[in-house]
Amino acid sequence: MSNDCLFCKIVAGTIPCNKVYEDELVLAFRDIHPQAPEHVLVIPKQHIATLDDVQVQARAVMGHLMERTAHVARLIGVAEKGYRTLINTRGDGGQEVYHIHVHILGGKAIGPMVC
Ligand code: IU
Repeated sequence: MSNDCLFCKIVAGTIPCNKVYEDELVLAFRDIHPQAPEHVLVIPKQHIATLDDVQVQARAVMGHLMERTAHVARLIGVAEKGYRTLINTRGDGGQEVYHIHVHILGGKAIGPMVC
């Protein structure tokens, strides 16, 4: 846990969230500023700041994160029609919260990637 990390505080329960899924390794909750009808963030409970900080030892956690992301997409009902997953990395990647998270965006046709 990182003391000044907002998502670590959500994991610890000191900041509330709108939880959609939790297990021993990951937590999924609704984004407070949704960019699509369904917008959920899936995070590892372990503090990893960015995708660039993922080490070999975190492979199992990251594999679990991706498998559970697909599970959460099914849970919130977007899997059949489809959805976008997104990991922003550092400044140019648009990352605002430095605790790695997978965005699930769905509930409408998201369209092609625009940069
Ligand atoms: P980004 O990939 O770091 O840019 O995304 C961070 C997301 O975290 C962003 O979509 C915020 O709306 C969201 N978020 C949140 O859900 N709850 C919070 O308390 C804060 C940010 I701060």
